[in-house]
Amino acid sequence: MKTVFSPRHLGHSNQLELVAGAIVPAFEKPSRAQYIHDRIIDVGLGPIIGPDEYDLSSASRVHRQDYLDFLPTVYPRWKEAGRDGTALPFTWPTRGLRGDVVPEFIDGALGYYSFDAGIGFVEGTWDAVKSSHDVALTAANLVKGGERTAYALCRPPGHHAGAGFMGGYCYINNAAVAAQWFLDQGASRIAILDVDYHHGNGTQEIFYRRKDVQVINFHADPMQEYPYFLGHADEKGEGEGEGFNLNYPMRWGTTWESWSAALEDGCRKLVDYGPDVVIVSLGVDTFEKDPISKFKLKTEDFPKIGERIRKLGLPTLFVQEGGYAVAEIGVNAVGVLQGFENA
Ligand code: OKP
Ligand code: ZN
Repeated sequence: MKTVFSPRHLGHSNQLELVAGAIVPAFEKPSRAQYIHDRIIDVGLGPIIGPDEYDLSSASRVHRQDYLDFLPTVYPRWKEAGRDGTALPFTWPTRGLRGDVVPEFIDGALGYYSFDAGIGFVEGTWDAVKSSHDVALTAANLVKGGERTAYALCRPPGHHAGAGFMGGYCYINNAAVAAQWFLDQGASRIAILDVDYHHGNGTQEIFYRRKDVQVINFHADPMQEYPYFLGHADEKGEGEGEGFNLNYPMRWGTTWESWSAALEDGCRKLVDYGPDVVIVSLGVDTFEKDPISKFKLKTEDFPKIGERIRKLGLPTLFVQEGGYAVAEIGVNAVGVLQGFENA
């Protein structure tokens, strides 16, 4: 299988985040992608190619135009305000406040366009975000061109980014843009299988009222885990989209036995839907040693995820999302891909 990767992700580094009351280096760091990249070479998974440049036309069909216009302006405006380091939001328009006016000053605008404080910007952030988007679309184009599968080694990830907001280390929703791009290229139906530990709230929100994209999420119960405010089992889609959103929330401590039973159920519903392409939002933060997660999947389980997805018998685009146990992220993420290839 071919991998698409861009070293431009490296400019998105030294961001900070707020964890348990302290400002610390962000868990979503450049070494994550480098470990995966190196593992691909070590096991000879296949060629690694750079991305082509894509414009934001498919992105603008899943994101709001004002949001896409805002993203490249963040760091220049931060510097204009006389600052350096990491730009971070810290105040949000919750219930009782005005959510319909974009504040002029950058601190207010950052809050308007985000839903959490885990979303830093440094000088190279926008360029990395754009490269991650290009990586996803370049890999999608390989699948459209007839490859059975392709791997988009995206960094930063995307599944928490909604139509008009960022959060959870995510800016542009790479998987959602790829889904829209396949539809724009003539596909009828796309399924997104999100196996990241965290609920892909952005992907769900983007397609919630649509029936041309089936969104299936396997994730930690939002009663216990980030992103807390979406991802319950009763969220099934609305209007035309009713029945095309499926959530499998699971409790802390979930092991392969019950996790894989959920995957099995979701895969059957995916087959019933009959998509032209499957997009896998591939997070490996379900791993037992992940520093921010509480599921108990083992390294030997990840190839079994790939094997099951292979049995769907459909063109498959893998898009990298989370995974923070950096020493093992390469083995685990590439393990899924090897499981797919060897099934
Ligand atoms: C991204 B992905 C404040 C932010 C809380 C955010 C987790 C984002 C996970 N420290 N943590 O789904 O792997
Ligand atoms: Zn995650």
